[in-house]
Amino acid sequence: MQSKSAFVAVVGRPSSGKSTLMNALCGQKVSIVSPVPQTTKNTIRGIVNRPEGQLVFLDTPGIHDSGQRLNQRLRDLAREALGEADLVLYVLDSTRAPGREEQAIAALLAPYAAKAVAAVNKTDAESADPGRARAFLTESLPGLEALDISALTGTGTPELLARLYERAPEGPAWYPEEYYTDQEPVFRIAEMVREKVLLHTREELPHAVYVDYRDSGRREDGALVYEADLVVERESQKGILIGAKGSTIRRIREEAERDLADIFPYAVVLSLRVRVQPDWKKDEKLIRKLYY
Ligand SMILES: Nc1nc2c(ncn2[C@@H]2O[C@H](COP(=O)(O)OP(=O)(O)OP(=O)(O)O)[C@@H](O)[C@H]2O)c(=O)[nH]1
Ligand SMILES: [Mg+2]
Repeated sequence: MQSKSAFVAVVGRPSSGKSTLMNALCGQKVSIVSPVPQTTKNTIRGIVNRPEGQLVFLDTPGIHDSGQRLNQRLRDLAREALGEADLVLYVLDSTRAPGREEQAIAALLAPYAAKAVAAVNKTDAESADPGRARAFLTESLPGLEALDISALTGTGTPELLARLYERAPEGPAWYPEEYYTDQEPVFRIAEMVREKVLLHTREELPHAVYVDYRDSGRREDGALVYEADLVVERESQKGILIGAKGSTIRRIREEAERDLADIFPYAVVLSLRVRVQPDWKKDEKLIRKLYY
């Protein structure tokens, strides 16, 4: 029997739970998660290997309805993934009313409806209204298969994965079986640091920080020492990131090191500095380098 093989683009609004869902399906923390919309800034690949074949998930940045250059770039990434993919997994947040932004996404997805499945997510939440999300789907993408899930608790995710396997075409595996992501260690470390920056500075510094990798090397005891600058746009943001007596940046470092210990078979020791680079977000070349 031939093996199943599919690229599955995971798309939806910012914060709908795409990365949480991909991590649940892969059984690993492949993609970072935070309550801040537009946490994901690159197309992150998560790979599921089973006897019946391989699914490669493409976790994309949330599609946000805005004309800003950065948002356009992120939207382009989602669009590219839609074109490339064999299947599309459309994630909806059942706790939020589907408004104009959701309609724009449904319109973007319409040409791909034949290869799409919808996941009505966050059904565990008190404010969840899956019926409202399903009514929206019936109206805007009639005939689309939809499953109720909670990416957070795992309810419905095995059934969703089984359906994706059923709908996957036959073909070759694109990655070795032991892979669950194709990300380089230095990228995963930078992402983990970025997740902790988002978690600890979300009110004050939404998306004002990028992680500028400097160097890494092995210590004699086998630990990986990773050096990076946390780059902010203004002098005033530096103090927020560092915190009173260095408390914020210390928490960022300690929590990232702790989570990285679950991912890598060696210790990761972080050496983080804060640097100001005025208006880095307006640097088109840098944005292209960071969000590819
Ligand atoms: N209650 C509940 N919360 C969830 C669920 N799935 C995700 N969340 C939360 O929703 C927030 C956003 O989750 P992410 O997985 O980062 O969402 P995303 O769609 O990847 O967001 P972007 O990368 O910003 O587009 C986080 O606080 C998650 O913990 C769920 O099934 N139930
Ligand atoms: Mg995400």
